[in-house]
Amino acid sequence: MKRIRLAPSMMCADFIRLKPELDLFAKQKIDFLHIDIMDGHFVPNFTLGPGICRALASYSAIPLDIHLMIENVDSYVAAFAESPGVYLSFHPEAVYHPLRTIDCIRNAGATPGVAIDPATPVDAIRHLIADVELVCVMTVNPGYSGQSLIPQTIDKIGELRDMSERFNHTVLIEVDGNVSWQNIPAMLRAGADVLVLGTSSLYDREASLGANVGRLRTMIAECQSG
Ligand code: S6P
Ligand code: MG
Repeated sequence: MKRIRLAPSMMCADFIRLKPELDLFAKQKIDFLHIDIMDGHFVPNFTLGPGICRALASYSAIPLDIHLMIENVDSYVAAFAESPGVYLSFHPEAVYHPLRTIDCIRNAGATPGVAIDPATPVDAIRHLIADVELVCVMTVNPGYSGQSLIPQTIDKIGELRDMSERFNHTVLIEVDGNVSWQNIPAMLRAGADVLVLGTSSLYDREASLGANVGRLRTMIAECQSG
């Protein structure tokens, strides 16, 4: 049975209670801490930066999955690549030479990934998929938590799976945006490997974080057995 990775979206965390949340994630064997970096240019918002990445990596052994939603990516790779085991993803829509950026990320010691906007066709990454280890399928427009799924993005998950098989190169397929109780089954059926969990599941304040992790695991097991 393939392992579905859980990646809490740290921009949705309770920053006043970060330590207990991180302790719970360690106990629950959470796979990645997903960290959204925004610059107010590529996306119309600001979130986290290198300081919080450093702080999280100094306290938690859970690998960072950093999602850059910024311009001038190459200039900032070194600042984000320094924690051990970090996955560093950027938007090819935001750079002129994505293959150069991928080299830059590898040379800095991080594992490269790309994130694609809902309107970017999967075919746009055909000539770089073999050079990355993770593809993040944005299922909402990047910039904010708490948005609604853009339904046509679900088909892109299967298209990516087919493309990675064609190139005989396995990538982790991550889904990011409204990964909700309602949407998770369709995302898993389509072939998602990593779920970015924000306000619509893990940080759904109707229940505790611990209860939501349990609900997620049960839902994943049910999808995999059915
Ligand atoms: C959005 C960002 C995401 C969000 C996450 C929030 O630009 O890349 O990682 O933090 O999608 O999840 P939700 O469940 O609130 O949509
Ligand atoms: Mg993200």
